[in-house]
Amino acid sequence: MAYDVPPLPYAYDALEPHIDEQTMHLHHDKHHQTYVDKVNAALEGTDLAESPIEDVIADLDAVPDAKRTAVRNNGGGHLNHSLFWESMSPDGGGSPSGDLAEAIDETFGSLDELKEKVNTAGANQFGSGWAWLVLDGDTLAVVASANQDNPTSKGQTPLLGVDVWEHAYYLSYQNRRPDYLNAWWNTVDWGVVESRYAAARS
Ligand code: MN3
Repeated sequence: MAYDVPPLPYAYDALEPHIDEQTMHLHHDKHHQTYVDKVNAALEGTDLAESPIEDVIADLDAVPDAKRTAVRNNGGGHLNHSLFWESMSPDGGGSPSGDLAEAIDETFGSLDELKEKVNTAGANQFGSGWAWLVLDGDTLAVVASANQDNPTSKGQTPLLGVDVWEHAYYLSYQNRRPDYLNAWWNTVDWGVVESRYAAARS
């Protein structure tokens, strides 16, 4: 069972003006496809080739030494981008509700303070990486990861992540990563994040 790039759950131009159509084509069709091709090549013929990518990335120690770096980078890329596409929507933005909204207020003070923390983590990530809202034990936290590392490799559950690789924003925002981060919040599908939060706690 080789991995596939999941189809985008909306049109390529659906996230405009926040994320432009050309970026979505390159990012989804080219960058994500490359991660999938490379992780498939790395896992071909191993026992792990049949495992869900979530399980593989959650337990990188189980990957043979010679394959581990390729799987960490490219399998991580596949998992991160799969989560990323799903957590955006042309009807995104606004606020979470229910238990997640309560937990955000309790942990961070307010949604605005959470956004501030994620934006800071993303802006300060040197080079390429991601900023995340995670569930760590039973506590929400904001973390950054380098390259294509996923928080699940550290035992945290990713609830929402934003890609801060230049390929995610450079065509529209050039060097203005903070402007991209601010705009990206308008795409967040909080319903998906709420579902991940509920699943992680059950
Ligand atoms: Mn990317």
